[in-house]
Amino acid sequence: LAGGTGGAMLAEGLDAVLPAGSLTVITTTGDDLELFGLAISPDTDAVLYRLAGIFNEEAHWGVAGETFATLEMLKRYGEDTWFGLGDRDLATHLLRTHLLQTGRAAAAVTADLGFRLGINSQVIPMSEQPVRTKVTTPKGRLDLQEYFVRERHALPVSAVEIVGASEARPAPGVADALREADRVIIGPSNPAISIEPILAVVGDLIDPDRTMAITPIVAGAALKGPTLEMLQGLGREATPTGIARGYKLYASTFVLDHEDAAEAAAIHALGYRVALLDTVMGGPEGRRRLAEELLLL
Ligand code: FO1
Repeated sequence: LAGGTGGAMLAEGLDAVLPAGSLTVITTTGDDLELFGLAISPDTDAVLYRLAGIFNEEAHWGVAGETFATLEMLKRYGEDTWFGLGDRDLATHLLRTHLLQTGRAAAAVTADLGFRLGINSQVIPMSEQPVRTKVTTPKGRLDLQEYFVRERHALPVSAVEIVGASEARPAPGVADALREADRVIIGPSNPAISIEPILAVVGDLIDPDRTMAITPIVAGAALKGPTLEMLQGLGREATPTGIARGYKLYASTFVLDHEDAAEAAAIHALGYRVALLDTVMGGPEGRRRLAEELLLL
């Protein structure tokens, strides 16, 4: 299950080390948005671009070698340009929107994009029905991208809502993938905005006995983004133990970083099997290394 940076990085490592075609990545659609009539799926695209080897590692989003001529022209027309629509990335949004308009379902469209990018793994958005993550801030209730990109995730967040989750059904392929999986891995991403939207829709299909969760917090810091500040603002415990408590219904193994070995006993006491690994992935080598170590657990 992958949303955000950490989950997508781990998906890249797993894709590299597993036999071709044996990985399924279920992505969150909670931070999808529509701009200029285009259907944009940032977290699904991050996984697609990473698995296709074209992710923009410098920007941490979008396509490598990106240019922004279209965005500059939109700016000249006086349009809002806070969301960075890159020229190459726009091709994905155009094609996704076009294929959806021909009546194809979101999961089939994503599978097609993945196939055309030469990806062997299955990438499945969690649901066909719209789900939108909203955050409450001092500037009001914002869409996730308004908070994340426009406001540069600098505002305190006092509530997260996953709008539409109760009506949304898992996308075609999700139930089969979860039923047939040897292992299910909850990636090291922000639980509140990256993982819980997925769990809200597919959680009932997850067998905790086969599921492991990887900590997104190491030595008091998140891999990237506002995980710590957000959990604190929500009044939640922003530690690996707090994360583990939140996943209790879904996972039986918790992967903790060596740096946080002092929390192993508390997490074990919650009923988990605890594995201590170096969970900080760094570059492609580190992503493959962590993937290999997880597969040995
Ligand atoms: N993140 C930014 O910080 N600024 C952007 O302008 C931006 C544009 C963007 C365009 C397409 C895309 O797929 C992702 C984009 N992201 C951008 C990243 C993204 O909004 C967030 O990192 C995730 O949604 C949070 O998980």
